[in-house]
Amino acid sequence: MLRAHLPKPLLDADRDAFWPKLLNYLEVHHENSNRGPCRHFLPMPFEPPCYAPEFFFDAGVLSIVRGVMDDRVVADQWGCDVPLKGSGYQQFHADYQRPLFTEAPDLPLPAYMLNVSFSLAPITGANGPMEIAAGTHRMPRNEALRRIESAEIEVRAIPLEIGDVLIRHPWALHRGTPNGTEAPRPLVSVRYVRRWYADSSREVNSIPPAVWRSLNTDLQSVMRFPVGE
Ligand SMILES: O=C(O)CCC(=O)C(=O)O
Repeated sequence: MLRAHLPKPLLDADRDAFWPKLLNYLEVHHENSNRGPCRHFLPMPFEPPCYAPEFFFDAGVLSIVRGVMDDRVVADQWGCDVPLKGSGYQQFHADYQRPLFTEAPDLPLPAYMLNVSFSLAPITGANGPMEIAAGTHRMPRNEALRRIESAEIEVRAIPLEIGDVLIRHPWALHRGTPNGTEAPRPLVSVRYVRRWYADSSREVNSIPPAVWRSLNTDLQSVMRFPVGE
């Protein structure tokens, strides 16, 4: 966790620009939530100020992400998780669909993806903090679930202030918790993966050509997203 890391004015500008788009999305999709009852995932726009380079190329974040993986990591997801009033507890889960080697699903492997998340509104016990079962990325799934069930493993709720950055291993079991407030709870995330890994597991938006051209070739090489016409 990097506390008070990202500049608040950037996040305020992001929220102000994103909020009408979010409300519009929720109005259209309220009958078909895609992450459980009253819980949505939507791809984030790449139009500034919903997008800012600081969200992808922050030196402190990149040094951690590259230190855990390698210097050639790419960002391949940019999205927002939004529980609403009426949402419940998700099942504990990991954020990958298939093991890398299906014949050895519990093979201990170095990390090849990391999620970097920050909130566009304070996340407290009231509006549904994510809960993470620490250390479970290093355990066979069944054992991790059994140890969570028997309370042998601590499950931590992760409240976030504006500017806090959560860097997590997506294999660590986690779940969304209920948002008991009237306001949507927006947690935005960038996923970084090793360059050779691809799974297209979440919808993404295209980068507008003007935003793409604003990046030098080094920065472009970190962004694995479609570029718009
Ligand atoms: O939004 C959250 O707090 C967690 C959501 C989540 O883990 C999911 O939908 O897979």
